[in-house]
Amino acid sequence: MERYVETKKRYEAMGVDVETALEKLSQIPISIHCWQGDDITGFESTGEALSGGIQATGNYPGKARNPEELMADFKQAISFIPGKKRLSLHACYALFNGERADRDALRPEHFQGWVDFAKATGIGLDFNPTFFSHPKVRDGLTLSSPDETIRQFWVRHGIASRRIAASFAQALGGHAVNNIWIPDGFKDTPADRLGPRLRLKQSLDEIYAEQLDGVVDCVESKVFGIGVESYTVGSSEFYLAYAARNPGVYNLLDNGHYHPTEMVSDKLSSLLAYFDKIPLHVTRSVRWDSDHVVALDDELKEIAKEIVRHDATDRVLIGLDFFDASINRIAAWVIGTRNVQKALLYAFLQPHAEMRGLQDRGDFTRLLVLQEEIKSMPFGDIWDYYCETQGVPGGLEWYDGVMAYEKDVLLKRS
Ligand code: RNT
Ligand code: ZN
Repeated sequence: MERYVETKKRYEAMGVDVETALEKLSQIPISIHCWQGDDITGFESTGEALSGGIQATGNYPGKARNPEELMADFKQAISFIPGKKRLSLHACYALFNGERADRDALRPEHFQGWVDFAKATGIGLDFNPTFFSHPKVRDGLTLSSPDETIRQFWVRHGIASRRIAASFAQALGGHAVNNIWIPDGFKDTPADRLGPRLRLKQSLDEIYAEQLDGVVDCVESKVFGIGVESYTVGSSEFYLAYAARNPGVYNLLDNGHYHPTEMVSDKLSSLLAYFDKIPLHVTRSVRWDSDHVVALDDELKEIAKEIVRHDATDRVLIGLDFFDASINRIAAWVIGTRNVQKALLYAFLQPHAEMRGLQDRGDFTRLLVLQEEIKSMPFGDIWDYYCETQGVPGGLEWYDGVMAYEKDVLLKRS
């Protein structure tokens, strides 16, 4: 508390309103992805391996094997995470009581257990149709398949998913994101790049034909995946143009999905100029779209600054997308989510109006001086205080809790 009071004074001397910052931070929901808890395995038990050019590498013990374990693990994780939380589900996490339904026949009732969980836990829900790890991915294609039976199957999955997302919004209030990411692409040089894209366009038109309340429809582009190196149907240009032409459909930015020198932090303002919402998948790519646990690195801070200084905390829907199977999965959730919140706090604790003024007046010397000075301000003191006020440990104590859970629960799973 003493440190907080001291540090707060220093920030206030810089023209930063710390209390308002903390209040705003506590209101920003982070949509935490369920799939860090079990390496994107899901509950379909079809024996299908993870496909689509994404990989969760590692073999750390204790991964959740069923809905009860995944829910219990997620509850553990969020007990160490301050602020507002949402849970982002994938269609392959449907809960079947007896009779199973294939992806194209999924219904809201298959997610009732998750709605009950969300209500009991006080969180919102988001949704992702699962267009991978399934026998109907034919020659690596789903919504862009030239095989009409295959394409129609996945269109039905897209339609079913939107209805599930709508049911979340209806049951829990507010909105529910429904994010379409498909793995479609080719390993080697295609003979036809346009055909698959026109079929994807048609599929999206069919999926979005139904008017549904509360659903925030998103499309997620990508540059390449493992085994899909030469061509991705759902490229950045494709989806950006689709979203621009189809009001109500939003272009989701995953910061692992661009060429390495392209920065999502630089893309946000371009989209803010045209769209009322920007959904995000915050991840960390190491040399490729590796989906490492989100670290508090420069790009994360830059993304947070873009959200905060343009007052876009209501317009940017922050979701996470990483999966590391080589470390304790609950710790992974806690580290990644808290880092996003830390980056947002770091961004709030800056005199943005003054710095904008320096830029506009061309005083780039003073601007750089300030930008660099901010880096060594003790923002951790404010973070610790914030965590305390939110009823979660500020420093490393959460780690002891995760290790106790590992010993008592995770290591007992075979
Ligand atoms: C894949 C995309 C996609 C997935 C999740 C599991 O590159 O980022 O969002 O990671 O849907
Ligand atoms: Zn993603």
